Amino acid sequence: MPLVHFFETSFGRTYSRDMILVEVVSNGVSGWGEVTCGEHPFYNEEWTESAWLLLKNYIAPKAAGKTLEAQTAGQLSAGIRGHKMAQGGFEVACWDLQARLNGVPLWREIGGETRFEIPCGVSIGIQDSVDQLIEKIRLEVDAGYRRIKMKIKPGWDIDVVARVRAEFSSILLMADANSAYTLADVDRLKALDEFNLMMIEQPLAHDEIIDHATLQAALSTPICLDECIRNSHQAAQAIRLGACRIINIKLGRVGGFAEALRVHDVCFQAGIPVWCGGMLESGVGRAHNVALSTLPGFTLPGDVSASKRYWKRDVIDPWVEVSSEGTITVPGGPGFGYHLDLDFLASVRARLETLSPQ
Ligand code: OSB
Ligand code: MG
Repeated sequence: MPLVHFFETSFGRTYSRDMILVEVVSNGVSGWGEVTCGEHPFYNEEWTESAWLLLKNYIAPKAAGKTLEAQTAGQLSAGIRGHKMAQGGFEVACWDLQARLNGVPLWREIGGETRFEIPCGVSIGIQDSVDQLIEKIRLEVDAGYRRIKMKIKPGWDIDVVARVRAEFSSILLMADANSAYTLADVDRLKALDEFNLMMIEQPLAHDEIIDHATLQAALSTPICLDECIRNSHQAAQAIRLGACRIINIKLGRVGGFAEALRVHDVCFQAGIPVWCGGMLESGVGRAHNVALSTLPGFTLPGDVSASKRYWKRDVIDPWVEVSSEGTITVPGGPGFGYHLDLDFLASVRARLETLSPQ
């Protein structure tokens, strides 16, 4: 599906998405999940094609015909190293199915709060010009979004953040580097301290917690870890080492709801605020993110925003909408609470594979 606007991070530009949706069926009821990896192995090691093979060759054959509980469905593939986004696409589908079979909303099934509105932020990619970036930020601030995240990389950082801050003196502003820096850049990153950023997200390597602890000690701006946190053990280690003061939770990156709940609980007990990250999801992944955001530790606006910012047409009905107050109303229906637009889905589908116990 083509994106309404291209999205550029420090690792590259995306114009359109190839996404895998997972449907799990039991007793005539369907649960849906989304694999959140990119089209290339640049954010992490996974990509659409690797996830397709993992699901087809490992997960679906193990799952077909099994009696499962959502809480432990992820353990079915526990022997598989990595590939958490492929595994997570299946795991979250099991949660949606279980909630639908129980006739309750997904947010309740995962133990979320009765929070009918979740606060939303937006993530704005690197643009062709600073003027263009400022124009985009103005659009989103005017739409009501409560926090603006801008992507940075060496060469698109201090001067750009300075201009954005000069233009918008009081907005909640943060920067995401997607691992574009090393400890050799500490002075450059320290220069960002003067712009009153809420946080700087994942400045250093995707697998480097200790250097983040060194950097955090040198910065007054809080560090938020994204790529580094793939499970609750790593979250606990990062907190213990002082590598971050905030954590971004992405369902796919940690392999689904069961582990996301554990990361949330570790952070909650340590007093570390969390927020829900995004991976340019279709409505299915977006709906799961809305449910996740009802947990009590999600006190900061996440990257969960309106369907129309990404898609000419979304695969769910209704689309995810954001109020002029910058909030999403949590749906009350069973499962993730939105309907699949199956006709549209069939029209954009490039591949379909079905595995059954027979
Ligand atoms: O680092 O949060 C990230 C998109 C693709 C890969 C990584 C990231 C992002 C985003 C977009 O920031 C969040 C969204 O709007 O879905
Ligand atoms: Mg990020």
